[in-house]
Amino acid sequence: MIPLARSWEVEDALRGGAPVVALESTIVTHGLPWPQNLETARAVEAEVRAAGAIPATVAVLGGRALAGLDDAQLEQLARATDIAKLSRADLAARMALMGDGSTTVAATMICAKLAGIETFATGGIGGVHRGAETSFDVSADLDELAKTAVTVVCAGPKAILDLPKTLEALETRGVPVIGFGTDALPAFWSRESGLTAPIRMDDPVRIARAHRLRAAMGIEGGQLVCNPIPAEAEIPADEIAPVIDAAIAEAAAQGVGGKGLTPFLLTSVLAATRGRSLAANVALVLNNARLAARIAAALVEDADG
Ligand code: PSU
Ligand code: MN
Repeated sequence: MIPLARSWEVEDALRGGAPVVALESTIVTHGLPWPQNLETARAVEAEVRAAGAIPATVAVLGGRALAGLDDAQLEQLARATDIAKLSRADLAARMALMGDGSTTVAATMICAKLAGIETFATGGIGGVHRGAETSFDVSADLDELAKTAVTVVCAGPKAILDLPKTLEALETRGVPVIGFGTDALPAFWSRESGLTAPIRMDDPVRIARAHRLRAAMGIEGGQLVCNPIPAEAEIPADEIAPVIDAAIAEAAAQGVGGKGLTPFLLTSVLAATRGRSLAANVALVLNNARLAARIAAALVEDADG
């Protein structure tokens, strides 16, 4: 038996061949503050629906992996103050312990694949941290993209990471990095990072075709679609850079590392920029939800491979 429960709505949609978009929950528990985390989680689900797809937020509750949460479950996660952040390493162990946890990009991909969902929308992915040459801190998200056939829509890796190293690591792992409608690699709050996106596509149908062709060619793993933040919500790279540098220095001073590092940096940048980065974060996640719904619809159309 598959150790994952799909909500009735997600089950129905998948059986009927309707488009479904997976959503992660670490952004709810560790990425955004209460109550904006709940408001955003609800708004993202609504955006997926408005774009004609069914949302499937993924999390572990009471030892059960779930694809598709009801509003009470979403609120439970959003209010949780000390909940485990689950990646590939922790997912099954947490379930065996009958615990709760939110899922990162890596763990959400695993659950999405298991549930039969091929498209996933998030804000930012994990990557190679600055100083990784000594800390070895490389997110499990990158290996998951290399292994698990889910197309992930993000707004580009955050500039809290080492972006050139993150791109190299993705290339080594055979993960296609697709700039949507842009030649530039977007960097989350900023539409441009100074780096070029390795691949450009302007049409969700092409992204779906590439997903199908990878499978048909026997190439395992997923795709990373980098969708630039809407211009009106963007924070230019030179404005956000000093804030990021200060957050990284503070993490080093406090000895923060491991699983705690990404949440620490996200929280520090959010606190330092107040409403602005929060508004940017919400705008880009909604934008990614819309694009993911279009890709999911194109994948349904392109079902034969
Ligand atoms: N980067 C962001 N926003 C996020 C995350 C990363 O810009 O919310 C979250 C995602 O859940 C991602 C996880 O999968 O952090 C990566 O954590 P780590 O670096 O510990 O693998
Ligand atoms: Mn890490």
